[in-house]
Amino acid sequence: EYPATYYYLTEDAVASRLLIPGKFSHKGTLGNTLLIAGSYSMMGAAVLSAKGAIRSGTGLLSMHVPRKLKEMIHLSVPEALVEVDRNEFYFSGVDDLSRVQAVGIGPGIGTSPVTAEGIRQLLSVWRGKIVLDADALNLLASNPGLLELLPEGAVLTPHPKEFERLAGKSVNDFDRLNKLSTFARLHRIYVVLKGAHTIIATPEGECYFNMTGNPGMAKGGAGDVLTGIVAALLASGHAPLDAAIIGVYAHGLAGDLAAEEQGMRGTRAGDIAEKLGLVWKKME
Ligand code: NPW
Ligand code: AMP
Ligand code: MG
Repeated sequence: EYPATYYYLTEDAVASRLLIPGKFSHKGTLGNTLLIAGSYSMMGAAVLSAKGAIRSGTGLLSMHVPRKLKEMIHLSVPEALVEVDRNEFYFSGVDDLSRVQAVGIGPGIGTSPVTAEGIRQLLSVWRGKIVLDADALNLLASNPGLLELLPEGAVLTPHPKEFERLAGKSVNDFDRLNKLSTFARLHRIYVVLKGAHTIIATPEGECYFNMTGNPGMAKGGAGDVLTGIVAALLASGHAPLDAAIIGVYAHGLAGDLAAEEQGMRGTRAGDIAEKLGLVWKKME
């Protein structure tokens, strides 16, 4: 059976969901985002997700990274606080989550067994807002029992291959849309299926179609930027559906502004993050 309701995202409808900071807002009220990203061989993913977050209105950004990444993060994203993992090369677990408003996990973390255990530990203590992407999704798909630990309202941002790992192969686009909605309803989560037209599926069976973005974004690291954006929106007070909708729309629009300037061929993932400021200015 097919999802109940479809929507296309328009700028006005998306912008109306955006929370505007009040005059007396401070870094404490705008939320602390915790991003768990990167590993020894994929440091860039951590940087790109961090850049997405710091341009998206989080009061504070904490980066939880393997020890070997510490200095690199300090240098490339000086706005971020850096918290080091016990493990030198891979994420293996978190300690104190008491001052965190939202968690983003997955870009570049790899799929080692210590990381699977780290995710199991995180999900057993964290019941708040969370966005999971990339290797966090690959680990959910390959480790039985992890999916069942997801808190209600979690946001997942798979590309088609990652979604296939989670929900199995689809025979065509209609079958995939059906699987997407079924998966979101079954697990009571929001699933953002990324692509040329990203689709956001809700636990209630609705599907939102996004029209921003361009093939200039079909580059390594583009999705990592989105993880940071959605995590920051969650931390700054947006509900999961609003964070997913605003994040996807803004990410695509930033890609469009980047391509206007650099051309589609020349656009790189980091350019998407750099254009976010203009996107928020337009939407606010
Ligand atoms: P194909 O080739 O069609 O069969 P993987 P990953 C498919 C990190 N990164 N439509 C396509 O499959 C990530 O965060 C680190 C259809 C493609 O070959 C992850 O942790 C970077 N198919 C890790 O690398 C920068 C699509 O998926 C395959 C599709 C692995 O993530 C890069 C690739 O998927 C990267 O972000 C679409 N729209 N999009 C860094 N600088 O540190 C994708 N596919 O095997 O899950 O690999 O996505 O690169
Ligand atoms: P990832 O595969 O995780 O790096 O994510 C790629 C990001 O770029 C997703 O947000 C996609 O929606 C976006 N993207 C990739 N290809 C296109 C395209 N042809 N048109 C629009 N957006 C795209
Ligand atoms: Mg990705």
